[in-house]
Amino acid sequence: MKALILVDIQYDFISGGALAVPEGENIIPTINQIQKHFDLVIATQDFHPVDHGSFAANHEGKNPGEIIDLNGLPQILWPIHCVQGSNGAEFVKELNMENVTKIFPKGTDKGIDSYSGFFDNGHKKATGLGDYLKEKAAKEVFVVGLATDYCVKFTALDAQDLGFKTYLIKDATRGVNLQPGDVDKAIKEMAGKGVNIIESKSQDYFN
Ligand code: VGL
Ligand code: ZN
Repeated sequence: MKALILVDIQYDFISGGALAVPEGENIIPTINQIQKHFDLVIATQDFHPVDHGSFAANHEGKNPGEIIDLNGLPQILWPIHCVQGSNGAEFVKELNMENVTKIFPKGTDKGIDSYSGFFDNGHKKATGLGDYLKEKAAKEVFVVGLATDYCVKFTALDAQDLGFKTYLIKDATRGVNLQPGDVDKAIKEMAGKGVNIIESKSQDYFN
């Protein structure tokens, strides 16, 4: 049983968005094309209240890119993005969502951020994605989407931790690269922890 997880393919993470990931939209045709090879397709959605603690604008005198302590966890401050009810939080319309059986919103609690689709950044609360995959008898989890160096990475690492055989489909992700080299570092970190790094043309999910 193979599951494909579409991470945060939302307007704020593509060109023109509030937290645009370079070339973010370029992955969409690839993702649409490969969906037919999976038994299960799931999407995560970054979905913040407007007063979310990860927004620089909610901390006087702070700018995006700065790091603060948010309720005991280091927090990178971001521009306001993926606010519930805004267009930026919506899935990009070119993304085929017809096969998606369930959407997992995350980052909904203003006091803690949630990069992973499975848990918040403190690993305190689960979104339900892990239980859902287990209930559907998924054994292998393939991760695509935005951004490679944040939500994609933490989603893949948690999938691996939870015991799923985990794959990153590299050409179906793009990253922020806040610091040059962040994406390469993220990929090395995932590989080092046992995530299989593959390309969309790989045969790994055809059989
Ligand atoms: C993300 C930063 C803040 C992501 C979400 O989807 O990678 N990055 N919120
Ligand atoms: Zn966010």
